[in-house]
Amino acid sequence: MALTVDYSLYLVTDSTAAILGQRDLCHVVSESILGGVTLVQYRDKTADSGAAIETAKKLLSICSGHGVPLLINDRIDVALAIDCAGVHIGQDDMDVTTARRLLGPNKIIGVTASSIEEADKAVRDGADYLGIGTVFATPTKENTKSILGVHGLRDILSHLSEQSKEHQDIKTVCIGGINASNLQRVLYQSHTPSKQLDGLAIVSAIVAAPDVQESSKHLRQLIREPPPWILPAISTDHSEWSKDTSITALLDSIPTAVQTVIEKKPISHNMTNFVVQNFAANVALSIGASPIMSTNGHESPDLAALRGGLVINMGTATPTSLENWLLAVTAYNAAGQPVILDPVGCGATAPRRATLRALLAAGYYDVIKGNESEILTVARVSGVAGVGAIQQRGVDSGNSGMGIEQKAEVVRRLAGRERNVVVMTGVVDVVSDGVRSYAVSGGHEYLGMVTGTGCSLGTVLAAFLAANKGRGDKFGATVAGIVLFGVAAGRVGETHHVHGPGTFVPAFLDQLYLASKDIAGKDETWKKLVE
Ligand code: 3NM
Ligand code: MG
Repeated sequence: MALTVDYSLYLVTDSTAAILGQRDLCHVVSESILGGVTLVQYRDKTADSGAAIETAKKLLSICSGHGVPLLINDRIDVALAIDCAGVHIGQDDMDVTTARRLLGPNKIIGVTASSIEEADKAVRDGADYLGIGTVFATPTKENTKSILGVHGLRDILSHLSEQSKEHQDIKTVCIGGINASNLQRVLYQSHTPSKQLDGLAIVSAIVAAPDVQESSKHLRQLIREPPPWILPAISTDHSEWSKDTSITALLDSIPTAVQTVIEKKPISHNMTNFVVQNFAANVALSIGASPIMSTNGHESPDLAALRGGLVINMGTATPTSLENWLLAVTAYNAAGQPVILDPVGCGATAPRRATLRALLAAGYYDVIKGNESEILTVARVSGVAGVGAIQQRGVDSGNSGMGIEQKAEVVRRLAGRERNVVVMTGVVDVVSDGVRSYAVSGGHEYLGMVTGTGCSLGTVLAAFLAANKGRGDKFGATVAGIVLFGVAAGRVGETHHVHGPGTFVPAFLDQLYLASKDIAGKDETWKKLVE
């Protein structure tokens, strides 16, 4: 029997000047173990056998002293010489079958896998664990084969979970650019219902850290904690959910969600396009929120500390927009404050598609909101399987191309993949958290004739998610924001002084203001809009 290993915080060493610098490797490893590292791999691509064995012996004595297993990268000879727990081998190293014959059945053999094919082969060859990577591009290892992103990583885990018991049972870690700022998102978004990572393999975020022990301790704590954006009532297990009871509970929670915005006056931080700045700010004020229209990413850590919500709206992007958005999403993710992504026109041009890809790779978005074509583009970029097929099936079903069922399917799959809430706006808005999906009607024909109305729904959602964070239902808060928006627009039709899109605008602001008070109070006529 190979020994049982805790893979959770897996240190991979590096002895190069760029990472280790002048520090002593043994000291670094010993500090990292004191900080919480659970498994160590000695990786040195240049040392001669004599020097490698000498260092490996010292590391083995440190690791054994703390009950932490030591693996050797690539060098089966070194592992045999010092009789440590096992090896990690890359695709260009010795094949697994030969390594197993040399090492025997009880040693750990880990294998690097960058694709489903490599993962399958490693399982068939009898590997004990997979090192899946490269997750993010990293200066630590150049010429890596492919950057998987969190989505590629998830695809491999999901594939393994659907194969034989050997595939399902193999341990997995991921590697490449993992650090304190992305580790929780990697664990959260790569999670599939039946297969999750057993750990994270890390080089520079430990070895090159100013304080190795502190840094390891921090990483270990982040691995143990749920990510800050998870709201208490959102369970990772939706099996208890039943449609009948939930829609009632959902509808019943809406007045409080609206009232909470009025009471808390949350900040709605808009990094939005210059066409809608003024209108979006007025929409925020009308529902009782407090708008900040800052496009300077360097302000984001301070703004996130004010416990508001952020909306990143991709319209009218400039060449410097992306860097500011990345600063902002990083700051809000770190603070656990909600981020809404409005991928305006994301399929229209190559730079926008590239920007969307970069945004999805860099951060977690609590809500992604867009129209039909935008959400379809996001679903494709995110790698949702079968988007084309779903779209195809929808061609018969109406003017917009897709029927409500098809829309709901895309929205549900995307939300399940991103582990967030997705809203597809249209005559009827479709919203899902990956399990529950609802259609929300309401609205007004002039909404489509006035600029900024779609964008300012993002403004509303940032406020709703921020204010209701403590109440624990991201999905309910999103539906509440959509309902308020639709009710207000619908009520404009009942006012007599609206003659066209121009007079619609002030009437809509009035109705946002009035409807939010009414919904928070006794009015329940809006309930028929959700199904
Ligand atoms: N293997 P850092 S990436 C050793 O993709 C190694 O197989 C990789 O270093 C792979 O944690 C990598 O500093 C380096 O990004 C990871
Ligand atoms: Mg190798």
